[in-house]
Amino acid sequence: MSERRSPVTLKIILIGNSGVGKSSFMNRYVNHRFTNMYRATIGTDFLSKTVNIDGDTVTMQIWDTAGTERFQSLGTPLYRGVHCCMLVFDVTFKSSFSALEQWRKEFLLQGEPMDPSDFPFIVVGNKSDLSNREVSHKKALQWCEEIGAEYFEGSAKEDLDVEKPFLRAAQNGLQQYKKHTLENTGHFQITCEQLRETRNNCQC
Ligand SMILES: Nc1nc2c(ncn2[C@@H]2O[C@H](COP(=O)(O)OP(=O)(O)O)[C@@H](O)[C@H]2O)c(=O)[nH]1
Ligand SMILES: [Mg+2]
Repeated sequence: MSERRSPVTLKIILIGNSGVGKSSFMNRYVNHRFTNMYRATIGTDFLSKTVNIDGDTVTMQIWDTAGTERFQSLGTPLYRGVHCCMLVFDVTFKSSFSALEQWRKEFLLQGEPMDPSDFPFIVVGNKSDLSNREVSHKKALQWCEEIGAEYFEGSAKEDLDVEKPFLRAAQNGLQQYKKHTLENTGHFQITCEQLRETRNNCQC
């Protein structure tokens, strides 16, 4: 008999320097659209997309970040409760790649994930359609190996490999979700047992 599993909502966030193509990447994936018109994201926003991951119906809430992205400016609430973080850079801008270390640190500091050493990061090198590259595939991969992240390259403009990193984010995010939900359930059971014991000992 097949067991019906309840739907899961995952919070996925895209962070990285302004102009690397975070909004474009998200829009290409969710709305299948791309525009060359530069439009700075105002405030934060999310788009939803439902996918099936190995029998689980998963709704991804994909959060995009504010226009003048600066470290510390995004704040704690946005980073809290994230199941997978996508670090985005532009392969034609070296400084957008080197900034990821700082973005990652800030995320871990402010988001306070339960197990930082085990938190899933996906690194995305966007604008792979352009020829004036400043960051090689090898270099990006090397850093990802160092920090234990997975690396994907693609182009929101040309619709190249946009889906893969999101599906991987959903898979990794789902693992996080299950792990921490189980941990929470564990805590809850202990509390119930303690409660029962207290009741049994009660003299009134
Ligand atoms: N050539 C190229 N340009 C892109 C690509 N993705 C985004 N852009 C452009 O880069 C600029 C910044 O994109 P945007 O999504 O607003 O970046 P954000 O600030 O990180 O959200 C815009 O002019 C986009 O049209 C891409 O894959 N290839
Ligand atoms: Mg944006």
